[in-house]
Amino acid sequence: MVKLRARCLLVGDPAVGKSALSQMFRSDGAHFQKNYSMTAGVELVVKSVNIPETSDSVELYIFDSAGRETFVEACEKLWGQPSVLCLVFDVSSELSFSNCGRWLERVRAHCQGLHIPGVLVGNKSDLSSRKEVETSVAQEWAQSQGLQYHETSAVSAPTPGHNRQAHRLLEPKCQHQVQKQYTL
Ligand SMILES: Nc1nc2c(ncn2[C@@H]2O[C@H](COP(=O)(O)OP(=O)(O)OP(=O)(O)O)[C@@H](O)[C@H]2O)c(=O)[nH]1
Ligand SMILES: [Mg+2]
Repeated sequence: MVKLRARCLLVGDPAVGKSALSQMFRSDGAHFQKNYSMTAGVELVVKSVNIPETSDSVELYIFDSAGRETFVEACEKLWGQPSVLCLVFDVSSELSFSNCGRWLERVRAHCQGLHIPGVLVGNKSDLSSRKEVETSVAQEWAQSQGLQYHETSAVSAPTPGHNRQAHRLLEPKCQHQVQKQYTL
């Protein structure tokens, strides 16, 4: 049985739902924060995820980082060296999508050229009547940046599929870590 650790960096504009997603993930869908409570630094969420069809697991250290510009510089000092990136925007906000490029630049500058696997998440898919970002546009941009794209809603509970997706994303990193007996 192998227990790995991965540092997941969660970034994106204010109020796109980063904390809601991480809290729903932590609580297996039991806790959705309806009222907006701005994150003023970095909130750490730790959760162990089983790797399907094995007895191995990954302990995910999720760094839920503030979206508000005034806090970002201070947050960056706490990011460390991420294993995986989760970049979130709100599908009902074109602005939050167009700012994703800036977030990615910031993370890449922080990682000094070291490639980290990542996912672009279009959150708030439940607000379909207010959708401002086409799936195909987000998908295309994600692909051009080497990111996987997923559309989701923090309002709905996570499914076992989310674990499988998380694992697929981390798989190359996990194998590398197993080979090198390397953790956080
Ligand atoms: N309808 C809907 N509302 C959501 C969803 N996810 C989050 N929200 C709401 O959006 C608001 C902002 O969510 P947060 O998770 O606090 O946003 P955040 O990205 O962490 O914001 P910062 O901490 O300021 O960076 C809250 O009122 C949430 O309830 C979603 O999938 N659908
Ligand atoms: Mg937050």
